[in-house]
Amino acid sequence: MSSKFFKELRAKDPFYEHGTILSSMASKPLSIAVKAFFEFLDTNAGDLILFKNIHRMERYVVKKLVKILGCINGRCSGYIVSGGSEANFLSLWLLRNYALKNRRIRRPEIVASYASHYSIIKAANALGLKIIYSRLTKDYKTDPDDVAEKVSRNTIAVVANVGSVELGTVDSIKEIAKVSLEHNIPIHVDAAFGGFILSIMENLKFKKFPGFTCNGVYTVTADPHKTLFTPIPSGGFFVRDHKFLKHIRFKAPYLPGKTTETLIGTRSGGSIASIYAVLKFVGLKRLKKIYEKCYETAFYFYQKLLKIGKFKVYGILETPIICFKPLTCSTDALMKKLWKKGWTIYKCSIVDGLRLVFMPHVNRANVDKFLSDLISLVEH
Ligand code: 0PR
Repeated sequence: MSSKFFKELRAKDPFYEHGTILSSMASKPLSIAVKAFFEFLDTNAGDLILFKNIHRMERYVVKKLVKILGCINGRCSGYIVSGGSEANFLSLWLLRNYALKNRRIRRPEIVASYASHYSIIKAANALGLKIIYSRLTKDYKTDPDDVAEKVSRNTIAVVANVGSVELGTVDSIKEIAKVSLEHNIPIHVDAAFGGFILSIMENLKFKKFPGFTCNGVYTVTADPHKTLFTPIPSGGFFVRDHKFLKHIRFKAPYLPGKTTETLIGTRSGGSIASIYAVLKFVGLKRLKKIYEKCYETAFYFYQKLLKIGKFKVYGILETPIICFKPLTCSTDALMKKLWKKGWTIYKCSIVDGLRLVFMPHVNRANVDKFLSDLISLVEH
């Protein structure tokens, strides 16, 4: 089979670099990450005896990533998993087992907001956790006062968002931690999108994500295949202390490694190698520059929308995601027309609006083209 065959097959779907994909948290992976991925394509991180070097690389990248996420005592740990859904699942699984072991709980519950990603709902369903929904503030963030009302002796975790999937909002982790520490309840932070961005941007004017510096934070999801620009699949599951991993440790008796602490057995060594490549050869300074560009483009779009005066923009710009609603026509009608013009844009569900994710492939030129289509559509 010729490579032309596959090239043509691939070309039936859009490419990020065309700039028309506006609602995706994934982007074109960095070339060094692709090279490393390709080189380690046949390696299995689930076999740490066969692929000792991948095992060492995973320990290296996890150590670096937890440091980025605020771990200062060297006790944090974790794994590179398939994505945010798996990392959220592992986190809630661990926190449920930890609570069941240490407290008398009859019906385990989590407190989460309507801004949570659906993977939290799936994990709760699989793990037999009742979801108690907490209110959102007028800025669409988890309301810490309401969390205080909703936690009970059955709560095994409070779920917070850093870069919520629809609006990109960032919960006040410190305020939520005040509540959770008072009741001795761990926080799981779904920072699949915002974790690395906000941690790496910390010296700039953007709000810092306190991550593991905050005592109440036990587990964090932060995904390399979203914001470290590595190939899919690449999710990050991180814990504040390696000792907690025993709550999801199972025997793998026939393997020389003897135990496993992930959901999946066979894991991509290529994913680990690609993160290694980004950390070693791209570095935080260049990542910061990429994020700055994403914010700049998002801010440019945000200001243009306000200036046009025909849109409601939800929330403030905390991570490079903007959700807006047309004031002169229905959101559905506008979305359909935008699709007809070749734009891939999705709706929000918690508010009436369309959602744009400013990944590196969404540049100023694409935004200008999009704005011109948008203006023509709301005016006619
Ligand atoms: N948590 C948050 C906050 C997320 O935004 C996502 C995915 C997840 C968890 C789950 O991560 P995985 O998809 O890696 O399991 N957010 C994106 C979304 O649902 C995923 C995505 C990316 C969807 C690119 C479409 C797309 O083209 O929008």
